[in-house]
Amino acid sequence: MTKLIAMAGNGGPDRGGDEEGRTGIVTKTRPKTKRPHLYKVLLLNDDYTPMEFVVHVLERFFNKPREEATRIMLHVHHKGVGMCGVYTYEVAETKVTQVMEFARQHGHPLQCTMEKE
Ligand code: TYC
Repeated sequence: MTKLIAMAGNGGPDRGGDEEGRTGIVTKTRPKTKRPHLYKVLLLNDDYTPMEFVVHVLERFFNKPREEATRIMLHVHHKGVGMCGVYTYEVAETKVTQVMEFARQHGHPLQCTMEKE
């Protein structure tokens, strides 16, 4: 916990302060919030998954507009790997599981993975 201390102004009796000239102290505690570790969710290229299916995955699970989804899909197609988004551990893990299950249901070998940023 960090304790923030602010001195309340007190100019004495003529400046609106109290007769005794006591200085007010305001303290406020602030619980330390740690930034969560972040994880990149990645799509891997393969020779069989249809391009349109990958675009659909990016729209459906990563909320990408069609143009951006197409750009990411083509990046993966040409470079072998590409990033879908950055999330906290649990969200990233859920996305990977959802994409892998969706690809499996449709008989595509699409691979999705995550790595610490
Ligand atoms: N290489 C695939 C094809 O030519 C398309 C593809 C793109 C597959 C991205 C997977 O993550 C991927 N049909």
